[in-house]
Parts: sequence; C-alpha cells; structure tokens
Amino acid sequence: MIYRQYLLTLIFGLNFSFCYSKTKTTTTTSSSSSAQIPVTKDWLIEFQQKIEPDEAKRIAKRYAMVSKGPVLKDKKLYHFVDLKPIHHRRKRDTNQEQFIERHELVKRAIHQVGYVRAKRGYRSIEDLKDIYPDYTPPTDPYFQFQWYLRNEGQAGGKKRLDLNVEEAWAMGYTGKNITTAIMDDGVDYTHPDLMNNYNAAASYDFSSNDRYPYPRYTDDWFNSHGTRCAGEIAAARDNNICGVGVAYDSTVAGIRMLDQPYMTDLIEANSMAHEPDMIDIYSASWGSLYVWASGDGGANDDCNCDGYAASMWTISINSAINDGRTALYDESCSSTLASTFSNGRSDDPHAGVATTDLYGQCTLKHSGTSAAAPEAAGVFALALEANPNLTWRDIQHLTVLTAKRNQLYDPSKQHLWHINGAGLEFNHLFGYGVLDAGDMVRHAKDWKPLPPRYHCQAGQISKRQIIPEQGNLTLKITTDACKNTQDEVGYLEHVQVFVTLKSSRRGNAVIFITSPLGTRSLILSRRPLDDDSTNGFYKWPFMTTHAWAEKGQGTWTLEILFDNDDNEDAPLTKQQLMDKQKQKNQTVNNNLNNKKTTGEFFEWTLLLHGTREQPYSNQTQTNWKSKLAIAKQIHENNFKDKAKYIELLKQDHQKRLGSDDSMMERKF
Ligand SMILES: *[C@@H]1O[C@H](CO)[C@@H](O)[C@H](O)[C@H]1NC(C)=O
Ligand SMILES: *[C@@H]1O[C@H](CO)[C@@H](O)[C@H](O)[C@H]1NC(C)=O
Ligand SMILES: *[C@@H]1O[C@H](CO)[C@@H](O)[C@H](O)[C@H]1NC(C)=O
Ligand SMILES: *[C@@H]1O[C@H](CO)[C@@H](O)[C@H](O)[C@H]1NC(C)=O
Ligand SMILES: *[C@@H]1O[C@H](CO)[C@@H](O)[C@H](O)[C@H]1NC(C)=O
Ligand SMILES: [Ca+2]
Ligand SMILES: [Ca+2]
Repeated sequence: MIYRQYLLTLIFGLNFSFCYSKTKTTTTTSSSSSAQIPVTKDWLIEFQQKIEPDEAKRIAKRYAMVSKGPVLKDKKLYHFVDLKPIHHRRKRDTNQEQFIERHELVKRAIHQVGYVRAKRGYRSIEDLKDIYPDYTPPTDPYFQFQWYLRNEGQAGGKKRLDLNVEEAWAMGYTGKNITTAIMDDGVDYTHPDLMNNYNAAASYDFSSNDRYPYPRYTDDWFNSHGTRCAGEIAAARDNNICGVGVAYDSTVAGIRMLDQPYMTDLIEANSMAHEPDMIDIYSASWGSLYVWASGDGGANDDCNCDGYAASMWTISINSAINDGRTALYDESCSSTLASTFSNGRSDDPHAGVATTDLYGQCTLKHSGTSAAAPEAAGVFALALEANPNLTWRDIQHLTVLTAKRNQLYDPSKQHLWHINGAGLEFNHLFGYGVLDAGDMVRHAKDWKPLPPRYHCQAGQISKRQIIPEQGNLTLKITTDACKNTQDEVGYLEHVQVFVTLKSSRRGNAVIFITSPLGTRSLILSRRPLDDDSTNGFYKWPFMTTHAWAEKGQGTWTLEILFDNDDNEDAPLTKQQLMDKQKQKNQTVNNNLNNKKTTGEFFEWTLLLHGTREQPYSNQTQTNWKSKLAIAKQIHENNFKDKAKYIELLKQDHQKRLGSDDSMMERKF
C-alpha cells in the first residue's frame, strides 16, 4: 500500500499568514541504512526476578563475561562486560543475545550499541568520524552558516546546540522516498537547489487554481516564505549551491494557498484534501500527524488559546536561538512538545536561518517560529525513512523520548526545567527540548507498535463559584482513570482540561493543572493583550503534554487565579511604556483606579488520553541512561523510585552541561 503515512506540518507565519507543510512517505519497504552502528563489550542483562550480585557473577562467568553489578541499584538489571575480543564487530551480537536469553533466569540480554549520544556535549566532527569513518560533511557553501545543522559556535552561538542531523545522515538517513508538502505562499521550484527535489505531481496552486504553485512576484519579496521553508527541508546536497536541507534526499511539494486576500475554510480544506488520499487527514486512526508551530504572538499571547496548537494531533514546535534562549516572539505553552531553531534576538548577521530564497538566491535571514517547524518536518522525514510504519503517536513518543534539554534556557529564569513523574525533563517554553535527529532515527529504527490509546473522562466539577480577587480557586478531581473499564488510562499521553469561566478581564486569568505525581503545568498564562473580552472561556480545551508517561490515577488539582500585575517582560513600544507609566502614576495617586479582576468559575472537565498498558515495555532499550530506559524502569517499578533515576539524570546532565545558572553565565 502506498501513502500509508502522513505527516502534516502546519506553520503559523506572521499575523494573518501561515504556512504549513505535509510530509508523507511513499514507500512501505523498510529502508536499510548504509552505515552500521558500532557495538561495545557491554551488555545489559534483565533477569526474570531480582537476583543477588554473587549469583549474577556466576551467571556472567558462564558466558565468559564479568558482572559489574546491578544497574540503577535494581537487582533485576545487571551490567555485564564481555571478556572475549570483539574483532571490529559492527553489529549487535543477536546470536549471543538469544543464547544468553535461553538461561532460565534471564528475561532479556541486550548487547550495548556505541552511542554518539553518550558523548553528546563533547561531540565533534572527529567523534562522528571515529564511529562513522565513511561520513563526510556536505560541501555546500552555505553549510557553514547552517548552525542549526552543525553548531560550532559560529555567529555567537553555543557549540553543539543543533539538531544533530549529521549523525542521522552518517547512519544513512537522508529523507529518501519522503515527500513534504509546503502549504504556503508557493515554492520557487525553478530554484537550482530545489528543482531536483521538487515533487510536481503532488503540488497544486489553490490561490489561482492551477498546477503551478509559483510565488507571485512582489517588489519586496513578500512571497519568499514557502521557498525558504522548502530549502530547510530538502535543499540538495553537494551541488555547490546554498546549503543543505535537513532531509536533503527527500522531496517537497508546493501547495500555494496563502497568497490571496483572505483564507477560507474551503481553501484550507481543499488544500489539505488536495490528493484523494489526504482527505482523511484528520483521522487519528489513519496515522496523521500535524506539526503546528506555536505562533508569533510573543510573551503577550498564549498558544493554548489557539485551537489548533492545543490539539493533540498537532505537534507544537517552539523555537530557540543559536545560544539556547527562546526567540523573542516565542509563546509559552504547555502543549509545546519540543523545539527547533530560529532567530529573533541576536543581531549577528549570521544568526538567522540560512536556506534557499526566491529566484535562485540564498538567504541567511529566514526567521520567525515558521522557520522552526520545517526543521521538525525534516527531522520527522528522517525518522519516517528509518521506519515507515510510524504513526502520529509514535512520532510524538519518539519526540518526547529523544528531544534534549541540551543548552536551552529561559533568560528571564521564569521557566526552569523540571522532571516529571516518569523521569522526563520538560520546560514550559521548550517542551521536552531540542529535537535530536540522530537519536530519533536510532529509536525509530527499532520502534515497536505502541499499545492502543484510550480516552478517559476522569471527572467533572460543575458548580458556580467565585474566583477570588486574591489567592486562587483550587479544585480537585480524584480519579481511578477509568480503571477496569474499556477506557482505562494507566499511562498518560495528552491531558485535556475543558474550562468554563467568566471574568472582567479575560487576559488576567491564569490556570495551572497539577498531576497526581506533582507535575504542575501552566495551561494558561497571563496575556496582557487579551483585555477586550469579558466573554471568558466556554468549555475551552486546554492541553498539556508535561505529564507524558505519568500515571493517570490519583488526584488532579486545578488552580485558577487572576494576575493583575503589569507584565514587565512584555516588549512594549515607547508609547505603551509612557501609557503604562501614566497608569502607574494614577494608580499610586488614586487607589480607586486600581481595579481588580473579578470572575466566576462554572465547569471543569478532565480528559485523560493514553494507554492502559506500559507504553515502552516492548521497546528495546539499548542504553540504560536513555530517557526511554529511565521511563520504562519507572513504569516497571510502578512510579516508586523516581528520585533514584532523577538523581542519575541530573548528575549525567550536569556532567555534560553544568547547572542552569552556570549555563546562563557561560560564554562560548
Ligand atoms: C522508494 O519507493 C519505491 C516504491 O515505493 C521503491 O521502488 C524504491 O526502491 C524506494 N527507494 C528507496 C531509496 O527506498
Ligand atoms: C513495518 O511493519 C511491517 C508489518 O507489520 C513489518 O514487517 C516491518 O518489519 C516493520 N518495519 C519496521 C522498520 O519496523
Ligand atoms: C508487546 O508485543 C506483543 C507481541 O507483539 C504483544 O502481544 C503485546 O500486546 C505487546 N505489549 C504491549 C504492552 O504493547
Ligand atoms: C493557590 O493557593 C494555595 C493555597 O493558598 C497555594 O498553596 C498555591 O500555591 C496557590 N497556587 C498558585 C498557583 O499560586
Ligand atoms: C509619573 O510620576 C513621576 C514622579 O512621580 C514623574 O516624574 C513622571 O513624569 C510621571 N510620568 C507620567 C507619564 O506622568
Ligand atoms: Ca500558479
Ligand atoms: Ca545545496
């Protein structure tokens, strides 16, 4: 069957315009990587039951190995080292794995693969060459400016803060047989760096109803957006033109749909249903995935207020700049799953996103959140090449499990990194971190289908209550997460919160949800510009991804409050600053003017989505420091020993990167 997998990248551009792109595989044959992964002498042995170290030693000896003791102090898991020479072996020894697994006490034996990730933070092109001797970097002239592909500290950036795509390329994944449709203001398909990777058959112009989505000419190059997005994904390699795309052997289709005076539902629907096989694009069962950038509303907006980004079938991607800060226009949002790169803060002329531009040109200046989402589409194209069976849910799990904190941080220190109850590190601004293409394809290759997903209405509170002017309204729902029913959700994916409330100034409403394991998500932050509405929210769907892989059962806490403070961080014009100053003076002079926000709460419904069974029990863990291994262990221990794993993670992290504070001060 062809076209069985769809990825849709939806990207909001500036204000009224938006671009989105769709990725699909056109193959069902599993592709083989050209390079093989080196192996080590290390083995992870999982026993059927807890065993004592002495017994482990005896068992190890039987296989000419030595036991290095329990892993993570868990006596079901042991680290064995093989004493036999490995003769430049470049493959996992699956024969030996099966042999050891025949032992009555052994549940699984996993020959450890050598990871570039283990060196992440120290990785250099030389490291990559050690492990993949055949790898050569692209020779394209703009590759040196594509710091989002390889960050060597150029343009004021931080070394190694990049998408780690070279590792995926070295493994042989470059986007072959994957098509991404760029739904935007057109694509310059005559561009020499794009023409060979242009998929004309899948392209269409909905702005003028023809098959040629060529951008309309304007003096100011206004319609350059789609062409720039296309280059980030699929610009050709080693042709001496511009740079390279994240998935440089993939193809792009142009869907021109933004360049008319207004957007209609019909154009939007037609664009997405352009090919007959796209009609079911919104069907989750069909395996659709949407990537939706978080929007350019800035700190004054909140993307959970955007019905699309808050949708579970979209992947919200936020953007960081080359030194790890959020781009200025970033919205913060608990539905953001991960981050890629853009610009918006740095004045360095080379800190923008280098890509193709209209009329055969190259640019260093692509920017905005919309520059970040195509990078994600490119990384997902690599993952789909590694495993065409992946569904939209697989891609989200893989994103959560392989995205990295790396050197991302909030310069305002408002949003710090936290570790959720499943051992997964997240940040309100960056989601689970920056995409790591190398790690993503490696996990994608061996990914097993997930257990089925269920939807549990965990509880509802319907009772009119005053939201206090000071302090907060705290509401609790205790749930068994539909235990022993059709809808049981033992392990969470998305959590949705539907809220109905009314207030005198909607923009001041702030809402938190806290999971049973104590993970607090800011599902609605203060939005100074949202002041003209007293309509409140009616069954508004807020969503958080921060409790991913946690358990659903227990007590959920909702906190609603009004934040009347002036937002000092909001970027204001001179006039706005003056007005604000005046307001402040008036407030000081006249207390009567200091109007508090008032409001009423009506309803809260809690909807949990996820699996009944442990989601990662069938996944192969090849490295016990991986997020996958940690989450899996926490599941197997029924969420009991979280602290133990977190301590390890923190140590590992600090070894690689240093603490939050030292990170902020560090200059590369
Ligand atoms: C791409 O897919 C086609 C058919 O779907 C197949 O014949 C071809 O071998 C694939 N190419 C690669 C590089 O996987
Ligand atoms: C994809 O699914 C098919 C059929 O279930 C299976 O044979 C194949 O091994 C899978 N490919 C990968 C890469 O997991
Ligand atoms: C693990 O895989 C087996 C065999 O494919 C399947 O029967 C089982 O349901 C899977 N378990 C989970 C939790 O997905
Ligand atoms: C809400 O009020 C409770 C009780 O006073 C307090 O412990 C909690 O920190 C408040 N929550 C927020 C988000 O301010
Ligand atoms: C606000 O008050 C301060 C001192 O009280 C004064 O210097 C300033 O000019 C006032 N600003 C405006 C905009 O009225
Ligand atoms: Ca046209
Ligand atoms: Ca090129």
